[in-house]
Amino acid sequence: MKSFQLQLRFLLPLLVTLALAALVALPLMDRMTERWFARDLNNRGLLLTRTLAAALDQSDDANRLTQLRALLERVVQDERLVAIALCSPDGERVLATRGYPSSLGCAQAAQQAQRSAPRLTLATGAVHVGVYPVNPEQQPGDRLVLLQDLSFTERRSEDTQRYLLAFMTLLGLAVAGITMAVAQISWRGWVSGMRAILRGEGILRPLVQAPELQPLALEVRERLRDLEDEFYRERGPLTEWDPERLRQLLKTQLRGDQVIIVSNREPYIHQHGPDGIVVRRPASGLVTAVEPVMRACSGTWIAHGSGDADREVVDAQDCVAVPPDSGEYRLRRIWLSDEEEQGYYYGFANEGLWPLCHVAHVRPVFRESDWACYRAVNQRFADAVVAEARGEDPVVMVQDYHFALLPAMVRQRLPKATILTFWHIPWPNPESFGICPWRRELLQGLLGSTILGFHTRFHCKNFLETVDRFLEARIEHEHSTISYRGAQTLIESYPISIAWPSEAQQAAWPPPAEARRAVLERLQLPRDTVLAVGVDRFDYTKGILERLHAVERLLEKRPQWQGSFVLVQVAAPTRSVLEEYRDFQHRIQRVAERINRRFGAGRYQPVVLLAEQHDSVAVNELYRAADICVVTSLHDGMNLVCKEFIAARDDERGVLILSRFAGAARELTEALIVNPYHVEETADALHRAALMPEAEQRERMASLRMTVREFNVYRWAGRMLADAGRWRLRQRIVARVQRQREAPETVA
Ligand code: GDG
Repeated sequence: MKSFQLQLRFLLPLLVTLALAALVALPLMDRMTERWFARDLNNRGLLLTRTLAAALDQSDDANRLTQLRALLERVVQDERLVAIALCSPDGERVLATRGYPSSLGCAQAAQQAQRSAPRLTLATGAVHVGVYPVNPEQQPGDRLVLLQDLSFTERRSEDTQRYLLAFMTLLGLAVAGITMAVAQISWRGWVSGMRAILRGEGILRPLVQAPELQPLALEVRERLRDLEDEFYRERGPLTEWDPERLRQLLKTQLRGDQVIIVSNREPYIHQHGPDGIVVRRPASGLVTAVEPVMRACSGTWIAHGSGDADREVVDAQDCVAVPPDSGEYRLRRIWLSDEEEQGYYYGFANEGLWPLCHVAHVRPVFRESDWACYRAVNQRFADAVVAEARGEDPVVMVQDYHFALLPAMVRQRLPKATILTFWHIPWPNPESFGICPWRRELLQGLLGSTILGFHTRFHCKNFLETVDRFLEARIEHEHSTISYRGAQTLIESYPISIAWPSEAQQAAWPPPAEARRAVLERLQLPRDTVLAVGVDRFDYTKGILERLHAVERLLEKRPQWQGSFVLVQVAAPTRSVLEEYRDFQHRIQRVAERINRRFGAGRYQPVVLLAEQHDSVAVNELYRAADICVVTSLHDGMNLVCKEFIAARDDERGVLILSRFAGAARELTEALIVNPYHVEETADALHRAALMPEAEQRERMASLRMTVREFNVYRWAGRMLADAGRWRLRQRIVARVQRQREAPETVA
């Protein structure tokens, strides 16, 4: 895009100059030179006639014609004179030299000579026709018709045209070059120059400081600032994080070392469908974020094989190359029995740790048997990491709360490994965390990591305080490190994000108007619908209930929206095995039905609940069709839905309503930030979003897009891996120094 703009900046002035030359300058030049030549030839004709006048008058009658003919024949030997004729006062051609066209009578010659371009084309070439009185005082008297050669003027005119074209081309090139240079270099200078003038500095000082011009100066100053903002937004970040930069970082700072990722959820699930095995992508924020990173690293991803056809596609090491169409990395599947899955995943992770870490007022359940399972499964995954490691110091990226014990288990077997653990959900305060019976073991497990990452500084602070409360560890707040049993862990915040869509991906999207038409048609909604969307896993932490209450309050408080405001809620089923989740899903269904009964009329239903998983194309279409996207999580590590919505809106339209309890609220401050527990506030935000002028939407969205584009998932991974690279370098230096210190002793 940028190179296209550059080319345009260069080509446009060049083309304009050439077009001006071809359409205006050359014809104008032609006409002017012809006029100049005609004037010169006329003067020459007059001079010649005057010189001949004496000879014409002196000749006696008897020989007059013979003498005259001889005289004129001599005169026409001049190379620029083609022919001469003598006309009598009554318009008779008395004599004509050789080469004079017999068809050109005296009257016609006089007529021709009157024209603005007195030219005639003969067999020998173009001639200029001039008629001159022999004696100007004698009227009517004899006249000479002179035909003068025009071919030399044409030659000169062609030369002039050539020079002019060359000059205009050079001029065009110079203008194009200067335009590009000015656009590139002096945008800032120009803006600051204008700013200085508007601040009342420089030569225009008295004018700009005049009180009556102050409002105008203020207005222009603001417009300039807007222009500058637009410019920087359009240009994007100076050094963008992308897969290539991440690959470079792996090659240089990590010297191409092996990368192993561990997560519970697998990025691709093979399932039996009616027409054979199909591949499905799970609805998971973790997978959304980590998969582009793995594609850039080309390592191994270890995850639970949960699809009913998963076993049928793996090799002898339980591995399969994914993505299915390009096979960019290895997916190693771990098989869990139903009991293991029940105890480790549903039990300890999702009934214990998930509610423990999300302050969403659901009581955590801790069972001894679940804990035993959790430990055993962590050990199995740790064994797989060791089996997968090609050397003694791989980079292991551990994902999420399913593997709090794994870092220490891997550290025990591979002491030199670099273990980066990322906790995708919030970390609570020490009091909340303290209710977990195995709090010390969990903290010890996590401190096996080299780096432990959270989305926000706030979660880091909670973790440091929790360790301080429950373990005997040394905490260095200045460096945000914890030293425990001789090993050090860096606690750092790395806000996660999404992969910013490429230009090719964006070009393949349907235009927003088309997406909107398709969505409204599919859901049978009228064209004037104010469309709000929510896209979540069907989880109680996502604030879906609070969202429905806000919609209900909006319709109650502002009846003008009844009949036109619609919330389309995609709720992908999740953890439905758990009673808490089943109850929650039923409750949401009941509340949606109640609202629809209360405010629905005819075909109008204010809440459309789509309780099934959608493919990513459908989700993107919904984002592009929406007027409003609502994210009302009661607590969320980050939340990627809001970032996906922003990335989808290349038209810079649409309003984001975002919970202040989502990690994303720290970055996306141009959204309408709400407290989802405050139903009234969220209802007012919905009203404000529905009425927001397009200009304000554009302002907010453009700024949000700039943030998400710059702080993308490659930056997330890049920062973490760069920190790991630095740590590994330090370790190598320490080891070298140690060796040098020990070497003389050995010799001695
Ligand atoms: C955890 C943390 C953190 C949802 N429904 C469908 C669908 N989705 C996709 C969304 C989005 C993802 O699932 C949800 O991401 P979130 O970030 O909102 O939430 P969690 O799954 O809870 O993720 C969270 C995240 O980890 C990353 O660190 O942000 O705080 O809780 O990508 O688009 N995708 C498809 N169909 C659906 O029906 N295709």
